[in-house]
Amino acid sequence: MAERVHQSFTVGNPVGQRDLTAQGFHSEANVGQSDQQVKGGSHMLHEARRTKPPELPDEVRLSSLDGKGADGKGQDLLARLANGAPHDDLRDWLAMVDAIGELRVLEGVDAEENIGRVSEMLHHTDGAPAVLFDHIPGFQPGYRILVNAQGERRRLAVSLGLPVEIGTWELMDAWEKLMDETKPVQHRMVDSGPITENVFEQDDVDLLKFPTPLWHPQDGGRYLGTGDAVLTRDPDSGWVNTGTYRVQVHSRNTTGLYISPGKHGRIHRDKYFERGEPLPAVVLCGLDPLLFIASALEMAPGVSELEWVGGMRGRPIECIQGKHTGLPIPARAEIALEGFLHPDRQQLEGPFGEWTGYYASASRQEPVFEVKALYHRNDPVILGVPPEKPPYEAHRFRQYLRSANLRRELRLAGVPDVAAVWCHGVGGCRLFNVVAIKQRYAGHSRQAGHVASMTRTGAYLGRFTVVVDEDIDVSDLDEVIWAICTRSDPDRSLDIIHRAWSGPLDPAIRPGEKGFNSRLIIDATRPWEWKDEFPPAIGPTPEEKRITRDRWSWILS
Ligand SMILES: Cc1cc2nc3c(=O)[nH]c(=O)nc-3n(C[C@H](O)[C@H](O)[C@H](O)COP(=O)(O)O)c2cc1C
Ligand SMILES: [Mn+2]
Repeated sequence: MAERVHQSFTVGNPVGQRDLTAQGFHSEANVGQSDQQVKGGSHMLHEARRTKPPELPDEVRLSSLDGKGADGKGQDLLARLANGAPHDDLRDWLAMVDAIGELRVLEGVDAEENIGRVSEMLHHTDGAPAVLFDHIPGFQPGYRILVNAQGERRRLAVSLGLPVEIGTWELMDAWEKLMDETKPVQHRMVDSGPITENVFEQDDVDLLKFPTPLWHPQDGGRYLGTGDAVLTRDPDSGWVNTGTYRVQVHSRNTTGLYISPGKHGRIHRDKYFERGEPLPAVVLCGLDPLLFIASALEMAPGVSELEWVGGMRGRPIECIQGKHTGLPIPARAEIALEGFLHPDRQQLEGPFGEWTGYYASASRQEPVFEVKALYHRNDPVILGVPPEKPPYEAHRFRQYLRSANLRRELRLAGVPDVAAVWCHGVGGCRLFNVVAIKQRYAGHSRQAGHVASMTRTGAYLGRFTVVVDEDIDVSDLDEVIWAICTRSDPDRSLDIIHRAWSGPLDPAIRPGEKGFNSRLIIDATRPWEWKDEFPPAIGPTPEEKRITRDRWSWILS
């Protein structure tokens, strides 16, 4: 957390911050209190960000979405967002986020160095806005890149169509309900849409015209696909999957497309390759944020993320049919690359700065994606989600959703009395997950730890699963570590699972040996056999804390 820039008046995100504990676990009254501080504070912050400091070069300009006035224009929109309003595409979403005052437009920033640098700092700054880069030197004006889109909870709420001021725990409950209740809605085929405003085939495909940043200084190339969605089809069942997999630009019409072992797109790839055929695929770079979120999360195998998003919105996603692959292409996406991933054509892919905080998978020969057709809207917007040292943007929003998903999976696996779950951003929401239970029987805590380590959400590249009693705030690292320090004893509290699902990105496994890793389950609950003799913990209940803070705020602040 040392690198995180803390502003006293912002409460961006609960990762590792005391404010969540201070609010009292699940305490609504106090969430309201700090939200008020946030509003005042973020207003000041946003005003400050409207003035360009004199030391910046003349080429760098602050602008606005329509090139005219300031934000906060859409009063009707604001009223709708208070209750939650769905978006259909990235442009709707930009207008919504502009209306809540959390979008900045920056012109004249270079793709070689500064877009990457600014993005990295935005990810690690609480309360930072979404930034749309335009007029990127060397590229056509209007060709834009959006970064830090989901870096704050209010913007995530906009993406999910939930009330903009929703709190952490309410957002998780709402998401869990959506996961339970959403019924897929088949996409609807249309003949054309905004995506067909520009269509290029074969030799006319030119990916180099897009202002793709060098996101990190040691990257092996430019990654057009970071906040993307890759559509592939299962050749056996016809299931169309959508997953976020990185896309490095190799030439005017070829890219890399790196998919880790076990991911759905990789299983589709392997099936085609086993038949000696290339994998048909469509890469969307710039798409509606809800589809991006669904692509970047571990949905169950067999689920079409496209249909799931249609179901969540209550209306089908309109798609055109890809000319070369027959795959559906969302008609309101910004950019679509349609083509084939070839088993027999390989090129070096990487290194790339990855979510573990390292260039850990280095560079390897990977299959080449040949782009047969390029479709894009006029003035396309690339969604940039470059991985950074955790927690970065994708962790700032997935911490809510992955935690809710893991809690749900424990419930569906029949683990009773799970009080709370938190997938910590500092572990990339994978490497350090915490489950709180109300212990009901001998062995309950181990069951929770083992299952959590191996569910759909916990299985890929996990490392540590901590099980605590329900009095511990799972989202507060201090409390979790305190529980480990004081309720566990290594001799009786640790289990290791060997040869678990990992992959090339695991920095702790030596190059050449990657594939498996192990899991540590830390049982930091009070030992079942003598939990009633366990010494009582010091400290007030959340309710006592609230009362004390109300009465003594004059000395505590
Ligand atoms: C910004 C971002 C980049 C990602 N890049 C990759 C990648 O290059 N390869 C990969 O296998 N997974 C990557 N992931 C993780 C997958 O998107 C995620 O595991 C998702 O569940 C995959 O979809 P699937 O479950 O349908 O396979 C990335 C996630 C994010 C948020
Ligand atoms: Mn999937």
